[in-house]
Amino acid sequence: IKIKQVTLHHIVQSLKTPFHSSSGYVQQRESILVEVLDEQGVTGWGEVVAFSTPWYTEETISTAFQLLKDLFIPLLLQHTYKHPDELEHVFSPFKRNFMAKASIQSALWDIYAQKQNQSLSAVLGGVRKEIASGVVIGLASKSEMMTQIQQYVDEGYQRFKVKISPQQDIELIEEIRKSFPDIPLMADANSAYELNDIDRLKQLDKYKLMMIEQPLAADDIIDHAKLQHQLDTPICLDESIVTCEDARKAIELGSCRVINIKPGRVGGLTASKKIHDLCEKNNIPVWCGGMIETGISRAHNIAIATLPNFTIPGDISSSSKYWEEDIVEPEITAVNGTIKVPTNPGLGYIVRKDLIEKYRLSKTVYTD
Ligand code: OSB
Ligand code: MG
Repeated sequence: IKIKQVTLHHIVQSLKTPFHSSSGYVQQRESILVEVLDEQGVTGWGEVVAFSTPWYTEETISTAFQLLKDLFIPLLLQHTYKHPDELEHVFSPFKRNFMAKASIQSALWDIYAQKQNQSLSAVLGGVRKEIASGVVIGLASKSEMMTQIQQYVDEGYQRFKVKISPQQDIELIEEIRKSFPDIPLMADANSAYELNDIDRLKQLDKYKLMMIEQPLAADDIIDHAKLQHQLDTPICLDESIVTCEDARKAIELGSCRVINIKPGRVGGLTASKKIHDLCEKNNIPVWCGGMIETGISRAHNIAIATLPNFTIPGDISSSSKYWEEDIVEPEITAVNGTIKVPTNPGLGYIVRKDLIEKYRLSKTVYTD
């Protein structure tokens, strides 16, 4: 594969309703869509899933844009590739900035799969024809959250994740369990607690939560290990797992019993697969997280979630949960809590350039 041209589409879309977590909220969702064209005219798509401000990771849309322009796109254009894995090596001299790196790598995976005439799922080693779909309920008033859960239960979602914070946790879970005693339920704290809060967190043990996601600091695995040793509820790490080495160390320390893999957070599908394989060897189930993203990332997420150790329904829900109109077709929809995995080559969805234009703030083209 030799890349001829890269186009960055900077877009912004309004969410149907603002999304709140303990550490930040999103209403206007900026994204950078990465369109990569190879010498033979094959186009691949990727997306920068960083947010506008550094509330979830230190990367932002602007830092990613800058590095793509000054560093990662020029590097991409310098080499030829037999396989997208080779990009890891090209980018590895440069630290972190995984969301920027992932956006390019994802597009290269799309091109690679098309050239093999296979679906993204197939080239990644996927084993599922459909994936189980979970949904996330953002922080809101207790009654609003209850209403949303009811709606998502009715829609057939297979797993329910509620955002919690020290201001709204035990009473919320208590109330949910009263109305929904048996739903597959988990809570995501987005780092809102400290080890000092251990007694409070232990109170959650009686609600049969599937797991509690990232209760402690975003860069911690030590305190999480201490907490996990005293907690019955499995801990799932999200923010803390940025590299495969992070995952190895967290597993070794016993910092978690589950890992959330987001391709953007870890630098792309190659790293996602590596972390998946490591977790599989260590009996740590994984699931695919979400970043309130467009259909382009959703398509990548669906593909990675077909790997065998993605045994827990992830945060991949219908596009219509966030968007009036998504930029891919057919629209990505969970029916009875499952999403069909496309079988056509590459991403398996058609990217709607008319809609990209509609939401576009700027377009920048780079050629070799
Ligand atoms: O912590 O998993 C998270 C959204 C933005 C940033 C971080 C997280 C989330 C979500 C929602 O939980 C994921 C989604 O529905 O796309
Ligand atoms: Mg999370």
